[in-house]
Amino acid sequence: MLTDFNFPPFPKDCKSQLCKHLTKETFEALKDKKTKNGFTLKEAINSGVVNSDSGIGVYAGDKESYSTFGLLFDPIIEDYHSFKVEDTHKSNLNPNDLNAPVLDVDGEYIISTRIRVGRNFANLPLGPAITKEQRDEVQERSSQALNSLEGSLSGTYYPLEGMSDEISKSLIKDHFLFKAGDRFLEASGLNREWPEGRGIFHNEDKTFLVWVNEEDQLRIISMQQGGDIKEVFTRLTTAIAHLQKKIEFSYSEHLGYITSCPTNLGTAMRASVHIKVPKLAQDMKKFEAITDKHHLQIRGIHGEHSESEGGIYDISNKRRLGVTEVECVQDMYDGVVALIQAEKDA
Ligand code: ADP
Ligand code: CIR
Repeated sequence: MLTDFNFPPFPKDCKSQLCKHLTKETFEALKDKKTKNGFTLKEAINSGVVNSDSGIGVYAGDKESYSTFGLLFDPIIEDYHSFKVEDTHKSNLNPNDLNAPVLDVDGEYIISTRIRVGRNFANLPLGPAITKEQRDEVQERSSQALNSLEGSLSGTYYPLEGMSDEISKSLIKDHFLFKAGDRFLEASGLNREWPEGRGIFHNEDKTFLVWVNEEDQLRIISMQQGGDIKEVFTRLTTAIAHLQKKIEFSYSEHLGYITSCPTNLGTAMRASVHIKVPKLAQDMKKFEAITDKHHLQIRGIHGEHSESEGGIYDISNKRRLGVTEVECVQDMYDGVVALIQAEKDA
């Protein structure tokens, strides 16, 4: 079949994984392929083509995208996660296996702790390829499952549609709610019909929250002030255990939990603290030597693509695939211990 879709032009200084791994041969082999949901290579790479400053630049439209476009996704996954096609993923959500005594009891360094996982419904397309009707179905089935939670996890589902600007702004400012999708998500198709079908569930204390139909269909979040990382993990795993009795999540032996962005595959977990280390931040080389050693990522305090304020950073695990959930949290915990020590020594 002839197509008018040509090899995309990338600027010379482009550093994305897409630009690195999309060879002309790969492009030719994949350009006319489609998954059963009709998702194409053009859609998978659009975010990285439109945004040449992407770090990755690709999104999956469904679980099948990872095999149909494997010639492109496999090397990106191997490069980002150091995880080969023959490797298998393993999960461990048992908080008893985590060695994490409460940190920073005087509250000098750790402002808050947050752990989230991404989850998507088995047998439905992912956000970039989902139809409006399917997205509405996800919202309906998710809010039903969430409304069945009991005790300290019980709460209310708030659709984004109809939420006042004042409330959504204040939820975003306080780190509870997602922002409107950025240009990366826009170009991936994840913002279609925004804000329809999107929403947030939270308990009264806002220590347990679930985002519906953002980058993944569910982002299940446990968070609280201070540094009791084990308590945050335990709350999260209790909630996940309940939700997976109601919803079958998309999972593969090879790639673990299936997510729209390949960086989230595997555990789909980001465990983070907001930590105040102003002295250490004067020496970013030293700071980064510690975060690199413990496989951690540094973000600004308003999330991805934001800046630090007042020496406060968002520090989270970088590894997600080929390591268990317990290992992800342990990476973060051990790194935070080292960062606090370095701040004391600085
Ligand atoms: P995600 O972690 O869901 O991939 P972001 O990096 O955009 O996405 O973060 C989402 C929100 O969570 C942002 O408002 C961010 O500031 C907030 N956040 C992340 N980690 C923490 C934390 N440890 N304490 C409080 N808020 C946090
Ligand atoms: C990008 O390619 O830069 C965006 N699509 C976001 C990638 C995921 N985030 C990350 O690696 N931290």
